[in-house]
Amino acid sequence: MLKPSYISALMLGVILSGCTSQANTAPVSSETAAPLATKDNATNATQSATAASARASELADFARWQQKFRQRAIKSGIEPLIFDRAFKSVTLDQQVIKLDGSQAEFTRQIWEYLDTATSKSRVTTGKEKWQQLRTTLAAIESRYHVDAKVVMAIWGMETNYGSYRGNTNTIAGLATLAFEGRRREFAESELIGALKILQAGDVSPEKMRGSWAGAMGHTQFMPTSYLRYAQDFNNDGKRDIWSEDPTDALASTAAYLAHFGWQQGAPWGVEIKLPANFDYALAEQSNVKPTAYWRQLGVSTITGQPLPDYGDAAILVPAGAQGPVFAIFKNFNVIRRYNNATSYAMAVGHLADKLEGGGEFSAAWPRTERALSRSEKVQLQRVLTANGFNTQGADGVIGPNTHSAIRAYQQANGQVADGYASASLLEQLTKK
Ligand SMILES: [Ca+2]
Repeated sequence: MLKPSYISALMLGVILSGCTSQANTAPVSSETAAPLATKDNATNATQSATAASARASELADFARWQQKFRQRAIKSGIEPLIFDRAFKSVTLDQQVIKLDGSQAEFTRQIWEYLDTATSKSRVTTGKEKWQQLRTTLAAIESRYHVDAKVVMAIWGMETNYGSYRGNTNTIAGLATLAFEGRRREFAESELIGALKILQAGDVSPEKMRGSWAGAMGHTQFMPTSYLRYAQDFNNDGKRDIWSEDPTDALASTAAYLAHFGWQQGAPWGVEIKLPANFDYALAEQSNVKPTAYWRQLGVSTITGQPLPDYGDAAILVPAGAQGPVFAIFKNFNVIRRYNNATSYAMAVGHLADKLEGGGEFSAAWPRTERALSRSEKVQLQRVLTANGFNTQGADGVIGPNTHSAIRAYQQANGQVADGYASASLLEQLTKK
């Protein structure tokens, strides 16, 4: 939770593949299989020696970083003994370096992501777990005023209801991220948070485990979020989000959502129908308007009823005019405080609804559209700009500027101007 968006994007695939920290168990070492010829053996030996010396120097650098960070931690109030015990068996985690350095080139379409995130088995398991924990969940709901279904859905999304909570030593993972330096500030402050948790005695260093990027326990709290929001709901004196018993973790999740303004009983969003002449420029998440405004434009529910009033709403068009369209409310943004990705918020909301007996969306997804790779998105931005439809840069991230450029192109070419970045659009533009 509270992961920066680049982690979220990366975690998307990782979480859904069913293994939070064991995403790839292949060794990082680049040394290859035994060569056939003696000459190659000699080369290989030289390479191994070079690699070994590089590793030794890296470990020396890590030790130097650790010494320096120890001073900072002590200044932040961490007792030397706590620090030394936490770091006793910590070494540089090569797997963490590898995962942090990989940038997702291939992404999945939103419907593929939702299919996995809200699969039949995830819904069935969720319903069973909800039944088993119904008394606890009802007590959590009544204390925090957060719907049990959304707490269940976050638990399902983050760790498949606790079945893969991650096995990376949190201190080692965060220390590696801090040492590696790309996000030192972030990792060091989370690391100090983790040390404060150890100092408070809620968990032992051995049991403080989670995903490679520092998220811990059943609902994957980052250490600083834990310090602010974790709850001891079963009153045993420990805020234990790591144990088999998910009670504290689920209450902590509810407390987190409550803090960011969860509205009990309100939906994350509803599927809607847009009027024929709808201006898709209005469909940006930042364009938040009162329900009356949307009603006046002719926006209705998918079944043609007046749009329900849950306060301000924005219009979400995740797959263009050909796919399902939604009005999203305050709770959608509350879910985004947990993980700031539109796809994640949709998945949590949709899963929560399904856990309560809801079904699939009414409109069909444009399933024949394949996903654009990151480099294709860059290419699309370049070719749009070259054709006079300026995307204000080509970073491979499809945002409001690219939507606007696509709409202008579509308008100029007599197409429905929904701003959707599709493979067929790229094809049109590159054929010209
Ligand atoms: Ca407890």
